[in-house]
Amino acid sequence: MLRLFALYSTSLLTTSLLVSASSVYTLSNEVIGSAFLSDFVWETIADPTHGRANYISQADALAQNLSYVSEDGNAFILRTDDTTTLRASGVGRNSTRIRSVATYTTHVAVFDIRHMPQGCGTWPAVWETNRYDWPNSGEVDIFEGANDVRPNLSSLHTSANCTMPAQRNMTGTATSLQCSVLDNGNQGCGVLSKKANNYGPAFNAAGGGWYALERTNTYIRVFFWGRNDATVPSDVKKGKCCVDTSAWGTPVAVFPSTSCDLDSHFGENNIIINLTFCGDWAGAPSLFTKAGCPGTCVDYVNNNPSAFSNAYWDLGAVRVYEQ
Ligand SMILES: *[C@@H]1O[C@H](CO)[C@@H](O)[C@H](O)[C@H]1NC(C)=O
Ligand SMILES: *[C@@H]1O[C@H](CO)[C@@H](O)[C@H](O)[C@H]1NC(C)=O
Ligand SMILES: *[C@@H]1O[C@H](CO)[C@@H](O)[C@H](O)[C@H]1NC(C)=O
Ligand SMILES: *[C@@H]1O[C@H](CO)[C@@H](O)[C@H](O)[C@H]1NC(C)=O
Ligand SMILES: *[C@@H]1O[C@H](CO)[C@@H](O)[C@H](O)[C@H]1NC(C)=O
Ligand SMILES: CC(=O)N[C@H]1CO[C@H](CO)[C@@H](O)[C@@H]1O
Repeated sequence: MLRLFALYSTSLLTTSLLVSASSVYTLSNEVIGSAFLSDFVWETIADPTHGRANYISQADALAQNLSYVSEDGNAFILRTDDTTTLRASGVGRNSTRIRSVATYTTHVAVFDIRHMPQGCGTWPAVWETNRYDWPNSGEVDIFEGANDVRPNLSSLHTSANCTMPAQRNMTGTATSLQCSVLDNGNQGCGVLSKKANNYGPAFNAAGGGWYALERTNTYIRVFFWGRNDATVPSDVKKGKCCVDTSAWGTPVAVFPSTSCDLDSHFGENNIIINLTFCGDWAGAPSLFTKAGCPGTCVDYVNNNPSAFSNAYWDLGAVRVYEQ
């Protein structure tokens, strides 16, 4: 791949980051409304993190009205079943996991999200991986959270020999510097955001916002802006033809290639948006109880269908930009 080492601002020179290629990207796929139905597939696999979700097909999700386009065509909704009390011996709560048909390497993905699933037991995520080549193709968790409270984590999960420097120019706080799935029980090299409105009820109350991922061979960066933040870049806000990430300010999280060769740890990845319940993270008794949620997570999900009325995604757009 041709890489132009153009340096766009002297301030970036002062960081240890080398800016690869250009910071300008062109819109290559805009997914709005019914385009989700053709640009994503509904995966019906079992949740590898042992969640209490039953991922259903697109046809079933449409038939059950758990996936639909808003009447004005501008919003795409992914809901969960909020009427059925589940038998403990049966499958989990009907939900969806959607994966982009296309795969990406160097790119920017901007997620305009108006509402994300909220409530006890929920574990929503927007992420990228290639499940047929995990962990060798890498995994970027753009954000995920659980039970409304332990949110706002952006993270990498990789094959061996990938660590992150302690000092990085980002607004978030690192929880671990080991990205390899072999280290720390596959905790990943997470970064917690400090923004109050970036997850769960606070995010939804603010009208949602934008998450963005920028992936190159020299760094992976995650950005976030709330709906009414003064700092939303105009190319993001307007969903323009092109974006220039050099004008986006300091990211929430940056994962540089300093001590992790990103080129060999990341391959072609799909975008994935999913909602599971409980499971290894959200369902851990310590976290579920600490979040102020009652009883056990699985009992709660089984027996309180109406508690999941707000466990839905309202997606304004997914825009992918490439060079
Ligand atoms: C759903 O998302 C979570 C969070 O990233 C992930 O750990 C889990 O494995 C996902 N489940 C499926 C089946 O995609
Ligand atoms: C969940 O989805 C499955 C597969 O489409 C369907 O057979 C089942 O009836 C649904 N469950 C409920 C409670 O709607
Ligand atoms: C699907 O659910 C939405 C929200 O409750 C509702 O507005 C819409 O009419 C439903 N569509 C169908 C076909 O039932
Ligand atoms: C951190 O990055 C931002 C945005 O790229 C830049 O404006 C700022 O000068 C950088 N700060 C340092 C200390 O490098
Ligand atoms: C680990 O990665 C570094 C580059 O980050 C590379 O120089 C080194 O050879 C790698 N070690 C192994 C054992 O692959
Ligand atoms: C909105 C919210 O809960 N944000 C949290 C993000 O993560 C930090 C670190 O754990 C918490 O302090 C914030 O409360």
